[in-house]
Amino acid sequence: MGIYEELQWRGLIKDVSDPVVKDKINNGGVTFYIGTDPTGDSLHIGHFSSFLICKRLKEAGHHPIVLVGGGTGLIGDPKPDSERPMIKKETVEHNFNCLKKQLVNLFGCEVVNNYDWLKDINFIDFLRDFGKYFNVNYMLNKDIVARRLEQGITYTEFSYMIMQAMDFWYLSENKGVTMQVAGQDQWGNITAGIELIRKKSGKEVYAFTMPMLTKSDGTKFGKTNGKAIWLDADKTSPYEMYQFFINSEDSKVIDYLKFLTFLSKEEIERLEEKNKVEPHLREAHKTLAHEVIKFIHGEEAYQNALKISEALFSGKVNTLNAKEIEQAFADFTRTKLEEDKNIVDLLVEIKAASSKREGRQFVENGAVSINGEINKDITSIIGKNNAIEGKYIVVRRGKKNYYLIEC
Ligand code: 383
Repeated sequence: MGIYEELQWRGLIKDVSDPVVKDKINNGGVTFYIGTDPTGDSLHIGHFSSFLICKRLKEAGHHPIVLVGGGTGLIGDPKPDSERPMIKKETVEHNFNCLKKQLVNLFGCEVVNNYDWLKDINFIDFLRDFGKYFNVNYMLNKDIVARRLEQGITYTEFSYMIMQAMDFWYLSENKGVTMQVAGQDQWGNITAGIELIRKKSGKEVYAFTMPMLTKSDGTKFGKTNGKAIWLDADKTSPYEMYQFFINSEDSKVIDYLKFLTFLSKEEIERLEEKNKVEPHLREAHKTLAHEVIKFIHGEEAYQNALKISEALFSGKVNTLNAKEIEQAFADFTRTKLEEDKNIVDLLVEIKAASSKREGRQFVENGAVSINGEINKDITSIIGKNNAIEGKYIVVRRGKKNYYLIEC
């Protein structure tokens, strides 16, 4: 199986600009690029799935270049539904630096900034040297523009495809780039570039796109409760990421393993079989979480996420330190404890019980634990002395209800 066939097997090939792409990919030696705009200060899991192609193709003997759009980020790639708010120049610059760092750390790739070549082109030269190659009808027919026509699109966003085409042209002239790779949403911008290069330099360049990862209902993969899964550990902790992958849909977990890991066909097929025969073991899900978190945050962060999740499952939260508790309960409302309190009063205050009577029942029935220890004494006093590292008290009622108290 050649690398192209492997990519196909992984479900990573959507559109191909020319049938010859298959041989080019299988033969190696292609300098290709993939871009991202610095619209935020971190990449998310959707970007991650696309940028993994850099490592896959590098290992197959190709040369990847990553473009972070310090220039295009100032303009904004049109979205199908609405105009983007303009981002401040300082913010774009800050985001650029954050993304560059992440990309270098993760993939060790050469990173270029299109601001470097786009910033000095003056308007007259732009219209003469580039605008002249773009027929407005052609631009209006691009899917993304057509979808925006009814509601409106500014001249600024309308021009975006020309900028991305200019990049492809610039990189083909100056960096030996002959191929662009991206998610399928970029097809219009990419083909604009292929056409520009053909007309301007008479050169043939190539491209392929990758499908968007989806959930079984067809919606975008990569969000939980409307929140994106970020690669920055301060935005999405490794524990949260662990939860996200562990809870992947059973019908999709194998697709995700193909897309997001480097495990071999044999290994993934073994997991597929396991997933069918012993689904309760969730080996495919665990492997997915392990592989992805190890790649992004390292083995230690993965082990830590696993430890937190096991502590929450078993209730033994006293094995966790304050930092781990912060990760585990990032999404929980915290109650600040100003003074020592009777356990029953405390349950009412944090809304773990609706009345003192109910609170007493919970305690006496052994349903309440404080930092992992069942406490059946309705007269006990809870306070700073109980807190883990003097900071947090974790109350658990029943199997699943956790409450975080900050001292
Ligand atoms: C800018 C200038 C170029 C080439 C590419 C660009 C960025 C491109 C874009 N990409 C997306 C982004 O920035 O908007 N116009 O968020 C996403 N990509 C990758 C992939 C994806 C795309 O960064 O499909 C998902 O991650 O292509 O939506 O010269």
